[in-house]
Amino acid sequence: MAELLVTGGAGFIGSNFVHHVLAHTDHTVTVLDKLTYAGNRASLDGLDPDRFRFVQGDICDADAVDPLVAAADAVVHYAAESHNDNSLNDPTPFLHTNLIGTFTLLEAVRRHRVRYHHISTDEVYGDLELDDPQRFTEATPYNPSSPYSSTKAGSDLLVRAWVRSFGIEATLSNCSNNYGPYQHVEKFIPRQVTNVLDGGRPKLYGQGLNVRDWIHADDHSSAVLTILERGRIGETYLIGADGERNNRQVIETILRLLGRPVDGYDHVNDRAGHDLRYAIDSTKLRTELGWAPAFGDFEAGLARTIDWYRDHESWWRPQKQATEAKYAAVGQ
Ligand code: NAD
Ligand code: TDX
Repeated sequence: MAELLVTGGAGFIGSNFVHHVLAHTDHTVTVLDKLTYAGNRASLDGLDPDRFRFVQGDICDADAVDPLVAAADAVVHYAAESHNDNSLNDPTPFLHTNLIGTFTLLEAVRRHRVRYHHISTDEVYGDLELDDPQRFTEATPYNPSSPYSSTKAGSDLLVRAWVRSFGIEATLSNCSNNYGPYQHVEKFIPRQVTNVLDGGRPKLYGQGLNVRDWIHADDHSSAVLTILERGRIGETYLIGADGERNNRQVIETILRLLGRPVDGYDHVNDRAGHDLRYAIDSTKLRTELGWAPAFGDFEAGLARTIDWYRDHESWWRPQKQATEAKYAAVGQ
């Protein structure tokens, strides 16, 4: 049994990880989360109070971070500003949280010699052509496109430097696009699902030929736990489930699963600098650590996710109107 400090545990993937850890291990968990617009305390409702504790605080605040790191056996760092579109409107909080926040955690981990796992994204590698037979591997050079992905890339490089220069016990993972319960309605899949549930239409950026490599958040969680338990210190592992789809295909599948005509969506303004394609080769994680995803079938996982949003309107409703107003202001 170990005590895990999970930063950003009230966000989408962090909350899925906390549920996964409490269900599948005997570890205890402390969540440190600032509860920004993206954090939702309700995503952690009903967890066993003997094994779970919530602390509201900022990862950039060294005084708040230090005692929590000192008390932990391992830190799993999810907290971030995570939305590309927001980073185009105002990069400032991305610089603070993704870079200064990670630096603050690394210094505490160094002081207290605590095991650290760093959560990152495939976006640090930039994008691929649609017909490129290659996918991202651990050896792909960094080439981020947006303020979001460049700050994530910077945070990864800080971790690597702290491993080499200070010998901290860290691992890193770069995962592809997640879907599943508790994802904010600003993101692609929940936005379209809740638009349709509201009687509206999905909004496709540009022609929608951009490809994302989808993985269920629960599979991301099992991969992170595997790396935390058996990963080699200093190593990076790519996490993916062979789920490449273009955005138009995903919208058409959502419309079909919800019983709507598959052409019932709107084309809206494209994203500036919009990455064309992400694709992950997760061979290293699968062969070295024996991990495999449980959600092999994207459409079945998507259908379950749609059911979750249908059943949890009280969770997403408070954010919906303000999120759509922000998009409408920029023609999206
Ligand atoms: P999210 O936006 O849903 O959640 C982020 C959480 O971090 C929120 O609860 C927020 O309150 C918290 N937070 C933000 N700033 C903070 C600060 N300064 N101090 C403390 N807490 C703070 O994000 P997500 O989609 O769950 O992503 C989580 C992590 O996974 C991020 O590091 C992201 O880069 C990475 N990632 C995401 C995806 C994806 O598809 N969403 C894919 C690969 C990697
Ligand atoms: O309304 C929309 N219409 C649309 O066509 C929205 C919100 C998005 N899109 C497109 C843009 C992308 O090509 O859908 C795709 C997915 O968009 P997002 O959900 O914003 O995800 P993405 O930009 O790919 O980044 C996500 O995956 C990698 C996460 O938000 C990041 O945190 C993660 O690092």
